[in-house]
Amino acid sequence: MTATLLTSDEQLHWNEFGYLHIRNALGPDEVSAILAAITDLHQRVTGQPRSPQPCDDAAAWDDVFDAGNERDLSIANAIAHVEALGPLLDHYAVFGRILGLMGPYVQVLGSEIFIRYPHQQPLVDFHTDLGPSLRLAAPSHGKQIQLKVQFFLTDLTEPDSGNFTIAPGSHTRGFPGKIAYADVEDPVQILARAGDAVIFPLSLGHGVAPNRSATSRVSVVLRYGQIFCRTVDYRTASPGLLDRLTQRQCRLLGDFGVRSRPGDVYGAVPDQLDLIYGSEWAGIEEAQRDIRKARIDQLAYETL
Ligand SMILES: O=C(O)CCC(=O)C(=O)O
Ligand SMILES: [Fe+2]
Repeated sequence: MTATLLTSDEQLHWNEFGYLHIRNALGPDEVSAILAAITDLHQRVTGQPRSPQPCDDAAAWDDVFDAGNERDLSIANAIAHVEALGPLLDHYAVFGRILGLMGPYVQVLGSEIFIRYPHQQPLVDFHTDLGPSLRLAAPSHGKQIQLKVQFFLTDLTEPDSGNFTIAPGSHTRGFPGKIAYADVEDPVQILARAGDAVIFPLSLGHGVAPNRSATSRVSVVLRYGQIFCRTVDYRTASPGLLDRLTQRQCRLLGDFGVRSRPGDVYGAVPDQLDLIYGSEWAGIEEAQRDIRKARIDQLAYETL
């Protein structure tokens, strides 16, 4: 596979429809390892009696969210609870696209596991993920401030299987913060196989279809943001988690090494581009351009 950031076709598709569907982003072995780890965690968090063992400590129960409506269960701070998710942070099949859409000053603000149970009604109403603050400030073009990637771990090749459902093109039209599933005109259910990934901006209207199949749908969502954005799951990633990740994956969780003051995200970060583009993407023209610009900025910081 040749390394790319974003092809012009992908950029056009993103601009028009507001998402990218990357097929077979994960191979079958990756899917089964992650799914087994999530199934195990799910059994532990739903098993009785509750004990602190599902996560690192008892407080981690706060990350488990069960609305009690038999529609779904979600687990926030997923990267901290499932070791097999670490490689998704900068996965080769999607990370280049994320850099193409966002540029290299990115981090992962949060990660979430979704287990969506069989249920006759839509599982989640339509909404955007912007919230009132980002809605006001979000630019309509240029690099994304935040976006999400959803990795599907079970097959969703038929509609009404708890599919991720979108209002294509709504990302540029000021979609409401929340609206009943039934009130959305022409919702499109994404038909995905286990291993596919979908990247979408927070401004895209999306919801979750009913799950009239016999099995639960399982997926993982990562939220990426510019490095100045506030994290969702953590203030500082725990040392235990960082110990088992690569340097780039640690950077993506806000670890700036010796440069650890909060204000550093507003200055030049000397090793950011080399680390983030890495050997995989550094040779691409757009990356080279960014790297040259960053060197000039860095020099100016140091010498002027
Ligand atoms: O489960 C889904 O397909 C959608 C979840 C969702 O709304 C989100 O990750 O923002
Ligand atoms: Fe959402």
